[in-house]
Amino acid sequence: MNHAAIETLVNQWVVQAADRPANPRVQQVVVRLLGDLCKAIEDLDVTPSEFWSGVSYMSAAGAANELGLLAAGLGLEHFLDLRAEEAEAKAGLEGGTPRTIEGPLYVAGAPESVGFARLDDGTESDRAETLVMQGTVFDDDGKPMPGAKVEVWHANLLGNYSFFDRTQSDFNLRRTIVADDQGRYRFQSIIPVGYGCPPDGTTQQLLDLLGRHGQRPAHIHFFISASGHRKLTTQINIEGDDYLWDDFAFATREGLVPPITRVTDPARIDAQRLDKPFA
Ligand code: MBD
Ligand code: FE
Repeated sequence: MNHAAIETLVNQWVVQAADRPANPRVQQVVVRLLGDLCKAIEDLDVTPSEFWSGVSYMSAAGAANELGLLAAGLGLEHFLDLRAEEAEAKAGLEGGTPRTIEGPLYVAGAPESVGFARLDDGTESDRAETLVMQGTVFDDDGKPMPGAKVEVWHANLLGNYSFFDRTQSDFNLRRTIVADDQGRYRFQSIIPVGYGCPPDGTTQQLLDLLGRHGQRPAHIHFFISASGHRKLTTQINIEGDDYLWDDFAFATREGLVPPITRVTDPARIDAQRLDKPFA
């Protein structure tokens, strides 16, 4: 069937068949996606068995709660992020810390504190490298923003996130820090290890068929928000990771790989600890 005939058909199924109040935007999107799918089936001569494998695959991915992960792995979330960046540039909202994707593993409601927080529950302290990070939230004019919210979340030494990994304590490696009266935040945690897609999961199953790995470099997620301001969704990467520029979710960006200073002198380590907020 040619493309024009497909378009006519799809239009009949969705728009002309609507004899009840409909949502025009939903109609527009469905007509387009359905048309593009039918054209792909036609052009690639997709067999019924291939089609129903695809349906089964999507069912399994949904049942496993891996559709968000799939969107990341197919680059779709990165695509949305690039589009959001373009839209911001058009609106004159350029500069500052670059944005990148949220990923599927954020959980709302993390414990909140002012100025600083310890993110890890201590269960991996014997094996982990301690991480201390601090910074300042600035507005568009470069003015510090007391009261800005800094939400931080990251994986443990196995690359797993609390809640998704029920062996971890609730909100382990997840905190909300309210910037202090000078707009500063600071936290102590552990240096995380990169995430890998569940090896027996639906996302990795497709990645295998595509000849791709499902690894992310070690990273830490952030939401930065304040009322009356655009929310920034971003991440930082830990330099030196093998996957730094080979992220299955395409989230690494120039400007999001801060230098890490490694400290071995015990006196300096002590001076960096949590109860000494700003070193
Ligand atoms: C992650 O931890 C992540 O950040 C993304 C984007 C996808 C899968 C796991
Ligand atoms: Fe992540």
